[in-house]
Amino acid sequence: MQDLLSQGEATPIELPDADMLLWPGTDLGRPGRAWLDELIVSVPWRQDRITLFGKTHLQPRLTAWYGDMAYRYSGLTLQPLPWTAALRKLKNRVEALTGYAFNSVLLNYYRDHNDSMGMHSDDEKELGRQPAIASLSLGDERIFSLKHKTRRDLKTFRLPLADTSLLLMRGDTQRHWRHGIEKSRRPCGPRINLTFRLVLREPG
Ligand SMILES: O=C(O)CCC(=O)C(=O)O
Ligand SMILES: [Mn+2]
Repeated sequence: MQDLLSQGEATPIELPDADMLLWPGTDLGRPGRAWLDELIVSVPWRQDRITLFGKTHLQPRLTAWYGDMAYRYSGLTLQPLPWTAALRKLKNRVEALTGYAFNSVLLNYYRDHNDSMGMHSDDEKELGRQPAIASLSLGDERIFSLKHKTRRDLKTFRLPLADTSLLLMRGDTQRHWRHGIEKSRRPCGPRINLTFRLVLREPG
């Protein structure tokens, strides 16, 4: 499955206890903005209420879950939408670049600088012990923050994710690090992030 040659243009992100590769700009067959505009209008976006630490609130972004399996996170079970031609194309491209196979994708739509995602790790049992997650960004650049779970001496690492960039997280990254997207103080336009995942089984 893993093809080392396919990782040619990637830069390793050197952080302790993590294994990450970044493709700063990828060729998606057409401009990132064209994909962004198509997904904004064609995806049935939802804004879910989630329960975190006993409190319920609306997620500060829109989401959609596509693929072959249901998925559960933050107390929410998402039934998958069927793959579309556009998402299959993006999946094929991401698989070719990373050398990993995926069966699902979570789309996050950050409408502007006020939308965000809290710090978390993608450590659901259904993803296995060392999940490979490929995160493709479209649209305006946002800062992806990474914070080690136990090493207080390590500062928050801030990685700008530009249009068409692809970040692969694998190995022990989810075990040792949390990540998220802070609100931006600087006004910005829309961004869609697609995190391709391999869900091993449906939540029990
Ligand atoms: O928007 C991003 O870059 C992060 C998305 C993410 O962490 C997730 O979907 O789990
Ligand atoms: Mn995540």
